Amino acid sequence: MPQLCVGGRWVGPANGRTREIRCPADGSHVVTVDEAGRPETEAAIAAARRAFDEGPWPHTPASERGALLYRLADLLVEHKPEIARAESLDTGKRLVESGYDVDDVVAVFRHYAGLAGHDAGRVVDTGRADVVSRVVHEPVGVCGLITPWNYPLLQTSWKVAPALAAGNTFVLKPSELTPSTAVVLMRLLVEAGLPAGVGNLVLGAGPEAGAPLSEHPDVDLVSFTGGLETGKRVMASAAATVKKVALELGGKNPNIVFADADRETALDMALTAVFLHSGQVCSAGARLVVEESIHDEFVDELCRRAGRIRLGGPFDDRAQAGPLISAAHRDKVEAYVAVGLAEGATLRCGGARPDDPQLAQGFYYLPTILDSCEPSMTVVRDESFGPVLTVETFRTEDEAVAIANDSQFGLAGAVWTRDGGKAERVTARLRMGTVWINDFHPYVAQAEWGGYKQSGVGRELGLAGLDEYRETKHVWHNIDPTPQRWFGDA
Ligand code: TXE
Repeated sequence: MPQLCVGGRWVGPANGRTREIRCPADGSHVVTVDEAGRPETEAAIAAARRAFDEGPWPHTPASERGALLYRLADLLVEHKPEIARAESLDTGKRLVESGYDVDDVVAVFRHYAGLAGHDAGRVVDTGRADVVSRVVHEPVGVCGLITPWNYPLLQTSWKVAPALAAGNTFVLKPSELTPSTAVVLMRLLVEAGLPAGVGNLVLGAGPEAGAPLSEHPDVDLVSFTGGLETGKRVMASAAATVKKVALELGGKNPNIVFADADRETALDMALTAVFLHSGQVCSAGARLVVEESIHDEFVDELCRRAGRIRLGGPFDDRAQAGPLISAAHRDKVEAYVAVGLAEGATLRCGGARPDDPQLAQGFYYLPTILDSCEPSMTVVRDESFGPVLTVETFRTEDEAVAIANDSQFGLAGAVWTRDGGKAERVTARLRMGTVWINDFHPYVAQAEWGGYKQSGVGRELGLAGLDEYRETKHVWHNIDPTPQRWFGDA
């Protein structure tokens, strides 16, 4: 069955091109999918444009849009095992983690289902009897949604759910590395009753299938999650037609540990912060910023625990972390470690591929800790997006804040201390979209997610997440039009 969805029809590419998806855990063949190019994406944009301009979706009552999203959430629950399996095969992540991801996806769709009818607008008191003035929210139009490979369905839900809740139409282009769950999502959207053309799916490479979404004049909004350099390209090309732009471009997130922190929890969570999903998390705590007086003991113990993390494939019940997404990505992570060592970092553990022959066909890399790092080092500044922790030390609260903020990114960070006042003081000074105090990673659909600085533009989730997908219009209705006579009598 063809896997591109354009205007309500499942189609293949005109030139018959396909792509083989292989599991990063062992290189096994997962699925062969259709590969769209520019013509297919342009056809999908035209379908989304028609569905928006001719309706009825943008004018469908908000309660009906919400009801569709609730139906979709129920279908996702019903199909959870199949979806989790597909996500694990594409990404190589542990099946249990894919299951958590599906739970999160369901929560996101239910959250936006509830928001669909939220805040229809307000009446403005002009103080005049001859005018009715109101502010209303309307959908933006056609949304180009471009998603990455680390949390394929979850990142997609963060875009599709608010886009639909607000009454938009969309063209979705998932990462070419992880297309499977996007196909399932489209099938379930159709089953839930989404009208033809409201949701369109193209699979394929960024420059061919993705780029038209930021270039084409018929797209009103482009929402992109991915790497910094691609994000800059998307933003620059979207500028030509002044599209609304939402970007989530990752981070290099500091995990600040003061000497008075709860040692055991801080240690445990420092590992989770950076090694969860082998570091392929936009909010990964890849910079440990630790108080000098506890540095030696804390880092020794971290290295001991990192060395015990068991690597393995999605269906290995004893595995604690999986492979990297591709050979090219592992090459990139290795290159960052090499640069870090050349710049003066000390290798404390990892720094190599595992020698277990059972892992030889996958793109595994050992949990790695680089000590004696400085904020100016490339391995500290850039997002390696792998299982690589850099360690920097500080002596004072001011120094901790200065080191943590010394970054082009500002997505997330954490502060560990038992001193509530210190936690709040530091939090207030961190230039990041999310700050955890004595925790790392949790997020809820009800709270905004987004980055300061080069981590992004706009907000996902929460109430503001819906606003990213709405235009706001002030309607001034003069209900007693009479001549103003600015220039005297006619
Ligand atoms: O991302 P790309 P890549 C970071 C991470 C990683 C780096 C590169 O540091 O090492 O990005 O990863 C589509 N026009 N993150 O190369 O290229 C592409 O097809 C339109 C952080 O995989 O940014 C895919 O669908 N689209 C991040 C999506 O962009 C284009 C998660 C992301 O791919 C395009 C993933 C173009 N010209 C990687 N070129 C996070 N924020 O969580 C590519 N794409």
